[in-house]
Amino acid sequence: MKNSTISKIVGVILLAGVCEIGLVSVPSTIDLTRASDEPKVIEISAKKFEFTPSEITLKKGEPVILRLSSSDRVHGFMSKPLKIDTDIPNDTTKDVAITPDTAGNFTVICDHYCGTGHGNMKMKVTVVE
Ligand SMILES: [Cu+2]
Repeated sequence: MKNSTISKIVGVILLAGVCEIGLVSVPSTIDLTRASDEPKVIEISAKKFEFTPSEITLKKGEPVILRLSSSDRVHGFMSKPLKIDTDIPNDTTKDVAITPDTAGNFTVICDHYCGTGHGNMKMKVTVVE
């Protein structure tokens, strides 16, 4: 870039003030790409006999990482339509990457027997378009 061009740009920035400086200095392309490349992480914790949060909303086609943990014992985490079938250990977190391909309401259940309330241990997953 020629010096004269640079001083013209600097002049414009100085005249236009803080707002313009903000706009000029944003490396928009790089930041936006990085943001969309990294899937959102949703933390879900399990204990007898519930998942917290008990309800999440995902976007169809948008990859997410479900970071699962348990505070008491091993639990299951299963939903056939969402293609999830895993156990949640109670000594470490477990990451499950999913990209929902169908919109709708789904239920994740604990399919690892964990006690008398086990049958009602569920989480609602809503996938929106
Ligand atoms: Cu269970």
